[in-house]
Amino acid sequence: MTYSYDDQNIFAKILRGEIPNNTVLETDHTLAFADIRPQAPTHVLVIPKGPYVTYDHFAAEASDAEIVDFNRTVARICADAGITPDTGARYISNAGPDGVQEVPHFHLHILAGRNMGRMVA
Ligand code: DGP
Repeated sequence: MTYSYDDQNIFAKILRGEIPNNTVLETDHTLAFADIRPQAPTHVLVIPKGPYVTYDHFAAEASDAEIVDFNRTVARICADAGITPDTGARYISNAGPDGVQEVPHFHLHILAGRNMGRMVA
């Protein structure tokens, strides 16, 4: 699968410091920040710093170090946010037209702090 990365997307501008963000956690390979349109009491976006368009793009082409760093960052955010087996959370990554992806830089939504409801009726 060939992906073309648009380096003018909003998250690329956030990574370059051209647009401010409310950073939750930053590591060598990963940045996490608050979603500008929160849909739950906790709504964090986690992005790799590398130029990946979608989850499958990241999973196929990122280095092991990037993938481990991304996932460990997710775990740290969840722990810091008080997400436990008793509370739970929702993890979403929209991709492409069918996924109605708004920003073409791979990101994981972490949504928590309320019951999110069923995804399908
Ligand atoms: P989606 O690509 O559909 O998974 O959603 C993109 C999300 O990014 C959406 O929940 C709103 C958020 N978002 C869009 N622009 C900005 C921005 O400039 N700053 C922040 N923090 N979030 C943004």
